[in-house]
Amino acid sequence: MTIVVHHLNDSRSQRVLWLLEELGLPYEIKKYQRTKQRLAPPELLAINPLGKSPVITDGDVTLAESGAIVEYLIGRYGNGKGQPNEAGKVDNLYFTHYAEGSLMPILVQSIINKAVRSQSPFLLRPIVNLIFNQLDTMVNSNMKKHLDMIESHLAKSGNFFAGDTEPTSADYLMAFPLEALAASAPEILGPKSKEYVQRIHARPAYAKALERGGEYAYAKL
Ligand SMILES: N[C@@H](CCC(=O)N[C@@H](CS)C(=O)NCC(=O)O)C(=O)O
Repeated sequence: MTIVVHHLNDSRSQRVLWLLEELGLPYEIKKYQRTKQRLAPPELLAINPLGKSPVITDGDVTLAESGAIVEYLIGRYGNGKGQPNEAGKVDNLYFTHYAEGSLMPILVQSIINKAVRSQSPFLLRPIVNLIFNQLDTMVNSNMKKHLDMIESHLAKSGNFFAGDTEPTSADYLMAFPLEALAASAPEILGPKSKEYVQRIHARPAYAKALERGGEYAYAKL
């Protein structure tokens, strides 16, 4: 039975392809293209009721939510690969959940703020800007705290989030927000975070996943 990744372009499912390449597992990709509004196409709704990517199917298992997918694949097929060493277990647990639970919501909020500003009717712009200036101030100061925390963590942990010599689930989860920031707002990322993104992008398994997944807007720094 082959694992199938329901892969939306420019999305979090890229990290699932990367993990599968690191684990050396056979898999198939079913590709979906974002609509003009950058949403997932309705066909994804047939796979999962939320219609989001990533989703994988593995025999009779259909699983969404990238954190769950990463933990499932490492637990079921990793043979020890992708697992943190004893000393890094708590960091691994924290960053595996922090990426989608705390960091991504701020990133998404700042993307929404930008979209509302740029898509609001011209005559309403002064009012919209007044409101969104305040929202942006909140988002930016929050983001700064997060990026400072990540930066000082990487200064201690070294190459990967759990302090290992190889990536663990925390890295598969943290890579997406950091590479998205590296591509869209490199000026707010610290040097350790930038090096981290470069380190991940230099991995042969990452390059192979890119080749198979197709164009990906966040693979640059
Ligand atoms: N927390 C979920 C987020 C899933 C998600 O929002 N995926 C985005 C792609 S990065 C998506 O499908 N967006 C298209 C849409 O919302 O229509 C996960 O980590 O899998």
